[in-house]
Amino acid sequence: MRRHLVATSIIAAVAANAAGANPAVTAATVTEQGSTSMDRPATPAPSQAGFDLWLDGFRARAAARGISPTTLAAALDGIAYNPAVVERDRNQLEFTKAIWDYLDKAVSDDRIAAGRAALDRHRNLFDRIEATYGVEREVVAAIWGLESAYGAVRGDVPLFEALATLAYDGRRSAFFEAELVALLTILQSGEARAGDMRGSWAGAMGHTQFMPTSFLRHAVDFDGDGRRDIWSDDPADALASTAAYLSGFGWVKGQRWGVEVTVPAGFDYALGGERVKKPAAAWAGLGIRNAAGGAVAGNDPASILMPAGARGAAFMIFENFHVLERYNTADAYVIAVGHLADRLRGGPPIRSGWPREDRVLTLAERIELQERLTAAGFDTIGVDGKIGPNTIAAVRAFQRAHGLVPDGYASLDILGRLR
Ligand SMILES: [Ca+2]
Repeated sequence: MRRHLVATSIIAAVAANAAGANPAVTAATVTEQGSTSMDRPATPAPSQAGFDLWLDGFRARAAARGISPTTLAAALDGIAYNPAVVERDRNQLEFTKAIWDYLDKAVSDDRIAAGRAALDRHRNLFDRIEATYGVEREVVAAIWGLESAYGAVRGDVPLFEALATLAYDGRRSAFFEAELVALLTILQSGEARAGDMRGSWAGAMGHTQFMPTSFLRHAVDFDGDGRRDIWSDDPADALASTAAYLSGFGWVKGQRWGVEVTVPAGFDYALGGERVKKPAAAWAGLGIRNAAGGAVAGNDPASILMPAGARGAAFMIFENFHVLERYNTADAYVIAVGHLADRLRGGPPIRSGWPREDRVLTLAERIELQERLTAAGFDTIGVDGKIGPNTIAAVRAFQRAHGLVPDGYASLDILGRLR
């Protein structure tokens, strides 16, 4: 099962409304791609009594996995069903944010300035992390900046209660039960104290918001004190763990995450999206240019991503983009990390504009769009409210049939034409 770390408060849900990109996995979504909220079976209304019953069963399952009675009592005695956590889980599906609004906040002048200060303040630490793991300091700092505002906002939700509530809730039970068992395992190991077990509503912890299973697999004791401590004010273990995580998923030092490009008039938009990969030279032959108007250098496989269609910025993305997706699959998140890293390094802002006059479709509108496209003969292969490759392909076919630029961008304009 592919794991995703969960973003924190500053990462609102983001529409990954990309031409040919992933299904719209929102930033705080910790689900496997493809599963949706629509396909869950009907369940009884949640209640404290139902939660207590579920918890009894869970205690037995956790005990069978080696969690001691002492640990179970310390972690779970007295916890209650937390409806606010479930509400957050539902809201992130309902409310999505335009990528430009998200990037404005994620890569603000304040966050750039705070990141440069953090890089200065922890220069020696970043030197050692970069030398050990081969991940550029600006990339680690950018994740730190997005996940916790450089350690300032690490989350204060009691995690045993939050994860137990989400495991009981039923939308993604298996995922959250595994995370809950992992959290118990961490407590039992003695690496963390019960008081450390606070974080985001979806279970992410510490400076760079590791999920418990990711902690168990990837966290490192970088300062050598015998504990992998991602919770304390000292960010050494947390930042090294983040670099170790990216390194473990194949980060290539010296390769860029992506670079802003321009796309020529008449570009075949069917070539957009993460599924089509070509060396930069081949893209140059198709008229793709860098900001200076030249060909992008290098021979690494690359894709062309246009998160807001033909009227927004375009990026040539490389394998490191996909490594960052291991942290969070939302295109907007990955672009924000990469772009913030570039800015920390002194790079320029994104040059192209965005279709800021557009508003993103609501969940109800995304469902309506899929229903109307399918009814009009442009099959979205299912109606789940997520703008994935099949919906993008259907939008593109609709645009072609109507003489529009076939960028596959699911806009309010397209919905209006279908009505
Ligand atoms: Ca340590």
